[in-house]
Amino acid sequence: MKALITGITGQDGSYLADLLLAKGYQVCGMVRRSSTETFERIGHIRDRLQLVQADLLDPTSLVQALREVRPAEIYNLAAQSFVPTSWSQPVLTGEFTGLGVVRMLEAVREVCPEARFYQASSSEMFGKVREVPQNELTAFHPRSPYAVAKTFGHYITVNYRESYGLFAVSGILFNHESPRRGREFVTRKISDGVARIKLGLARELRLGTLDAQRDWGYAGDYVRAMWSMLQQATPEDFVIATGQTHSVRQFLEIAFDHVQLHWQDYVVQDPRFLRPAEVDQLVGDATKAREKLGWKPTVPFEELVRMMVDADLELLGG
Ligand code: NAP
Ligand code: G4F
Repeated sequence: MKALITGITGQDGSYLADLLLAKGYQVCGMVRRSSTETFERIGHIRDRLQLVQADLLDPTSLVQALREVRPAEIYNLAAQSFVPTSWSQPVLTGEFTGLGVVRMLEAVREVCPEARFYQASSSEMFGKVREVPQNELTAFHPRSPYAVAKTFGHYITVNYRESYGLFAVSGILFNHESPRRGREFVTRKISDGVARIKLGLARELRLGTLDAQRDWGYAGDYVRAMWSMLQQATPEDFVIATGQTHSVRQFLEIAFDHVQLHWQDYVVQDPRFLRPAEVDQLVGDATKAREKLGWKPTVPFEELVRMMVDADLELLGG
C-alpha cells in the first residue's frame, strides 16, 4: 500500500507517517519549498519516506505529485491551521485551508479517482455551538476565517463524494495535542512555558482567555481514526473526540502542579491573545466512531498534560 500525506511536516502528519510505516505502507509526504527545511518532526523517519514537492496553492504541482506517487490513500492534512492567523491572513487561509481542498480533489479526480481521500476537518466548524455535545449531525456555526475555510473543505469533500463517487471522507476532529504540537497553540505554549519557568529560563506566561473549554485528546490516538476511516466499506464522515471538556485554566493547574508551582504566581492575562470571536466550549460525541471504527482514545487528559510538560522539560535539558 502506498499513501500520500499532505502536511507531513506538521504534528498530525508526523504521527500518521509513524503509524503507516509501522503498518508496512510505503509513505510519501508532500512538502512545500522553503529556504530552510522544516523536517524537525519527521527527522527520525526521514530515510524511510519519499518526499515530493508541491503546494496547495499550485494545482499543477498537485497533479504532478499524484502522478509521481500514484497513492492508494491520500491524507489531506496540510492547512494554515492556526486560528488567530486566520484573522490577520484571511485570504491566504481561505486559499490554503478552503480552496486547497478542492484543488487536491480536482487533482485526485484527474490522476487517481480510485484513491481513497481523507480530509482533515475540524470541530472549529461547530463554533458557536448549537447543541452539546456535538456529533456528525450538529449544525455548523464557524467563528473564524479558519473555521469558515474548514467548513468549505468539509462540504466540498462531501460534494465530491456525492457528485463523482470518490471515496472521500471528512474526519471532524476535536483538538488533539502532543509533545510535537506547534508552540503557538495553547497547550504547548503552556507546557513549554511551565518548563521554562521551572528551569529558570522564563518568569511569566502571557495568555488570553482562561475560560475557553476544549475537548483535548492525544494526537497519536487521532491518526489511528484517520486510517480507520479509509479502511471502511463505504465512505462516511466521523466525529473524533474524547467526550470530555476542560478549560484552559484546568490545563494550567495540572501543568503547574506537575512541577510543584502555582500558576497564579506566573500567568499574566494579555489582551493581545484575545480573539475577535471566541469558541467558548467544544465537546464531541464520538459514538459513531466507537461503534463503526472501534475507535477510542487511550490517553486521559491529566496524562496528556503531564506528558507534554515532561517532554518540554527534557527538551530544555531539565
Ligand atoms: P500543523 O502542525 O499546523 O501542520 C500543518 C501542515 O500543513 C504543515 O506540514 C505545513 O507545512 C503544511 N502546509 C501549510 N500550508 C501548506 C501549503 N500551502 N502547501 C503545502 N503544505 C502546507 O497542523 P496539525 O495540527 O498537524 O493539523 C493537521 C490538519 O488537521 C490541519 O489541516 C488542521 O487544520 C487539522 N486539524 C487539526 C486539529 C488539531 O487539534 N491538531 C484538529 C482538527 C483539525 P510547513 O511545515 O511547510 O509549514
Ligand atoms: O490552542 P488553540 O490555539 O486551539 P484552537 O483555536 O482550539 O484550534 C485548534 O484546534 C482546532 C480543533 O478544534 C483545530 F482545527 C485548529 O487547527 C487548532 O489545532 O486555542 C485553544 C483555546 C482558545 O479558546 C484560545 O482563545 O485557548 C485559548 N487561549 C488562551 N490563551 C489561547 C491563548 N490560545 C493560544 N493559541 N494562545 C494563547 O495565549
